[in-house]
Amino acid sequence: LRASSSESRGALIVLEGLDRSGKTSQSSRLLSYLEGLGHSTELWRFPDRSTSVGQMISAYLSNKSHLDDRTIHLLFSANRWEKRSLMETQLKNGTTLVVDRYSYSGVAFSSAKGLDIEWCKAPEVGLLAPDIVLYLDIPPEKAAERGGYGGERYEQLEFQKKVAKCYQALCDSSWKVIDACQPIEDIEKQLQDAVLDHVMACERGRPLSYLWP
Ligand code: DGP
Ligand code: NA
Ligand code: NA
Repeated sequence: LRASSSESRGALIVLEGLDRSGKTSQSSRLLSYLEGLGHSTELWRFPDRSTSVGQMISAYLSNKSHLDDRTIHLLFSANRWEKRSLMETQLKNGTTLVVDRYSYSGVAFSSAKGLDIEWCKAPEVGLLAPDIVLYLDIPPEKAAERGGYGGERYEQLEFQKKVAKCYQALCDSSWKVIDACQPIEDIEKQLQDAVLDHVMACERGRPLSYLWP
């Protein structure tokens, strides 16, 4: 017999990594896998450029606008907050969310500019905590070789090296770190193996938790 606090829900699965680490294509492969097993699943990404806040972020990333480092930090955070209630609704509806970037990108990319890490974490407090963080680990030099960067603001080797260090500072034993230099199918399989237990634990009623746990 289960208490009402342990209701079945979807899992919040987050993929993180440097630009060109392969997150985006692995996110869609993971989505197909979970859907194929019959789990209701959606692919999300942050920043979500479709909202008005997201359009300000997009203009900033493409160097069409210039914003103070703390200002853009708070806009990225606001972009996650504006999706928070929908996120909770979908999880409680039983939908698993595969999310391409989340609060860890927020902290890693801003603290790479020299902002204090605790200051960077503060606006994320109270967002839903992921059930699992999958980190696609790639040396910055290797990422830079992958067909080059697209030309957005952060897509520069020296900056990505700093971001990698900041991710290392955030990473703890709860993260699943995957070598992103392996063949695509090997990475795909390791991601599948990493998420299943979490999806099932959430189905059995693992409670939601909040940043920063
Ligand atoms: P993507 O759409 O995944 O290529 O992300 C766009 C860029 O924005 C990428 O270089 C990572 C960076 N980014 C993502 N989320 C955040 C955030 O919350 N804060 C900051 N400063 N940068 C972010
Ligand atoms: Na990018
Ligand atoms: Na991406």
